[in-house]
Amino acid sequence: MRRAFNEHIRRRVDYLDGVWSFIDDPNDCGLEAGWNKKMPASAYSVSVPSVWNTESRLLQYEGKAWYSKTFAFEGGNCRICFDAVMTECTVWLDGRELGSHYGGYTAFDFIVKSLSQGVHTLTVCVDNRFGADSIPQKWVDFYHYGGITRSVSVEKLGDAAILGAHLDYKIAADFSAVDATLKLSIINLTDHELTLPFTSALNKRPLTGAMLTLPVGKSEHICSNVLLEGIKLWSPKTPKLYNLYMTLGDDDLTDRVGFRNISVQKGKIYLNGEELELRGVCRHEDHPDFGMAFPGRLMDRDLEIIKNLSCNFIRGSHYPNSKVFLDLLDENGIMFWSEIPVWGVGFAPDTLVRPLVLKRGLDMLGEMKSQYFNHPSIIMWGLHNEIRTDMPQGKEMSRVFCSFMKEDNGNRPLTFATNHPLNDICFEYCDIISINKYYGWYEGDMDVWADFLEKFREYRRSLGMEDKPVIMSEFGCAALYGYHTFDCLKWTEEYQAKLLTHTIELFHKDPMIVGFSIWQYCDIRTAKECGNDRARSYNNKGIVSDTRKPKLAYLAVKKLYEKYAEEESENK
Ligand code: ADA
Repeated sequence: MRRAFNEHIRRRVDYLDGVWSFIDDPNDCGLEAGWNKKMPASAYSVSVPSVWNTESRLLQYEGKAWYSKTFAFEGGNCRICFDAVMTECTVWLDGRELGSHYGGYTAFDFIVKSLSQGVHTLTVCVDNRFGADSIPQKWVDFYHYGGITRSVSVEKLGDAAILGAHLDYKIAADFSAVDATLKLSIINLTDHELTLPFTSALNKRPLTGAMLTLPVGKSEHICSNVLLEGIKLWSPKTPKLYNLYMTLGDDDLTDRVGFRNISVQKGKIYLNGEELELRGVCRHEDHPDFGMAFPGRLMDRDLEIIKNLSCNFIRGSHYPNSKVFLDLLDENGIMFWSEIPVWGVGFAPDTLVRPLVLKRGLDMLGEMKSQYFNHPSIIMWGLHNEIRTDMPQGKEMSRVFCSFMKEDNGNRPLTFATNHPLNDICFEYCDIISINKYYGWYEGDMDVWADFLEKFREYRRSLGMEDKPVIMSEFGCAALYGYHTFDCLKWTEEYQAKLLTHTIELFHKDPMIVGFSIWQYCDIRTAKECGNDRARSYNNKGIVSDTRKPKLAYLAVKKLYEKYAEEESENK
């Protein structure tokens, strides 16, 4: 997997990023025509990772498309890794089907035993169409791109390999020691039981070591009660990270971990015992030139702009972000909310409980939890966004998702974003209540905010849930970059700056509210189904433009966020 550091010293990894052969398949005839074995003569070269919707001919294309790439392999066992493909795909190696994957924002892989030495062809049929059971549904307010959107790699495996590791831990109440448990996922690729030495180290300090007996195939191994002393904690001010280096026989894996305690008590959120105010933005991975297939430099740029705003928090709306971006957040001490693309407004109530929708949602949550487990920057998991949490169907989805996510999740609180705050019936399924509201834009004017907060305080009290802290997870309005008037009309940069200043000042002084994430960081491309108030087919609520130019609101928010950060340091 592409990371901000090297995952392997011993295991050989070859990235297949670069030029691939590509052809779109609007008539869905590729399989019958044997494109899984040989691409048609009309196929042409494209760069991967990428989305096809930045190519003029395919700007709005929704359908199937085929990708193919040859690569040389030295022979032996291998693992073919896709960091993300939008949305659904089937993969063939030399014409032989390896399998399929659904869900556009998480990684998946295929393990191939005894692949011969020589040149091989990898073929992928990608499908970004919506269906009755798709997540998200067709009506969705971010662009539903298609393509191989993150890196592809081939790893050479020996007899056994470490597939993944979770470092779970509890920090002592006085923060003097950490009680850690290392959970390993291993594969034995031989046809007999193997016993191999396993070692692990944290920044060169030995962690655990053992002879592991590995049954044939995949197995889980747990090394528990590892007591660590003198650990420096991870926090936004001191984002201390440790390299977790593991070896198994000839194989190895490096991950990075950070130790921090996140807890929710009496209506507040604490990080390492200190009360938090989350000051942030909601961010989509979207850029007019790259869609969601971000080059590393653009991630650096976004981070620079977000840090300059004095943010300490990003809501990763509305899907698991690139692991490279999460690595950068770990390094830079920015806290993150990670969620899956159950973008509710598009889901009819009965669709929420369709068995395949629930299964796909659980698979997405499972992949997110497992692949993102070790990131210290992720401080909460999001279950869904704006589903009908005022109806039994929304309650059922919340119940099912919550019971799955509350187990084995790295001690993170759960949340979901509601747009039915005053009649939501699902708050029992979250630790933190998160509210999306747009007074001053879709409903009422900005003066309604104060009244709404009082009503919500009363509703929370009537439910007996005053211990659940509140995040204002979306608020804001559209502003067209460069549009100014003397009288602060809607759609101007002035109005957006005024609305955000008004709301953030209210939220900051309200003891019920522990955080706020502005909708949204940058203007994003959206679907035509989203209607006429999406000028240019864009959601224009960014505080920076689609090409990252600051609007007046950026400067207004920066002023507030800087002031609050300063006050916070002075009070410590
Ligand atoms: C919702 C939704 C966002 C965006 C926003 C808006 O709250 O969660 O994805 O669509 O509304 O701009 O209207």
